[in-house]
Amino acid sequence: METIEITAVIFDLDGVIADTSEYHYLSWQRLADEEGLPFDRQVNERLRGKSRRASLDIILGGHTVDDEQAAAWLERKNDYFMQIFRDHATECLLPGVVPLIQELRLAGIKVGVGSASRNARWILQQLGIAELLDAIIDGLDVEHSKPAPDVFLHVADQMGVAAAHCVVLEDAAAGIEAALAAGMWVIGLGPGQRVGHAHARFDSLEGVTPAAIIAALAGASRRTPTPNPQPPTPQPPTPQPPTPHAGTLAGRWAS
Ligand code: B16
Ligand code: MG
Repeated sequence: METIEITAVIFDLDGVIADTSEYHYLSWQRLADEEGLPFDRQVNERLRGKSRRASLDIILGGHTVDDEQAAAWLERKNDYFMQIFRDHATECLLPGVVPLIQELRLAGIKVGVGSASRNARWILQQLGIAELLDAIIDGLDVEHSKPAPDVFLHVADQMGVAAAHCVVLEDAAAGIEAALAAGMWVIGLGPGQRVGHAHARFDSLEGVTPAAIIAALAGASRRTPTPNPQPPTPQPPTPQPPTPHAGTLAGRWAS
């Protein structure tokens, strides 16, 4: 018998907690139109889970711009994004997210967020769920963005949980690669052609319970997480609030 023991769940933000991809698309499209850069929804799909600068490089498709120009474009694109988000914040909280976080917390499972977005803390505050989380690591905290494992390793580190006891919920191919490289369990959210390399897959988090997560991992794969190949970049220690009780979600299946 093999056992899956999960003591922490790490949520990606964009596409998992908040449906912001359309807002990112509209913001990039506006910048691209203004600057005469070729851009469409197909290119936008390749930006999912990628950092702000990596996204611009994909849009430029091999063309280069100097750092000053790139920084100005990225700031303008982010201003467009923040304007749209402010007007539509409450509409983009995805169904099932808050009930799942609440159930996990009741079970004593730690809950964190690992996002490539440099806006992650601001978005979580705007959505009113930042205080439900034990740790938030975002694009400002790590040098190497997804698909590097750093963002998820730092979340686990802040929560004091071993990578093998974490499950990541991700909508992007790059994020799934990051979670696998971190040696964590990962559930993909979305179509199989995008997230089929995860251990298991849901269409969305609507109606998903902690028990369903364990059942999906146990039922969908007998692969065990690979050992973490790279240690995270050293970070200053973060004071940890005491945890009243620690919980474990456990599942077993015959090997
Ligand atoms: P920002 P995630 C990612 O967030 C998005 O998936 C990606 O599409 C976006 O380009 C990236 O954040 C950067 O966002 O411009 O806000 O820094 O999915 O890792 O939560
Ligand atoms: Mg995402």
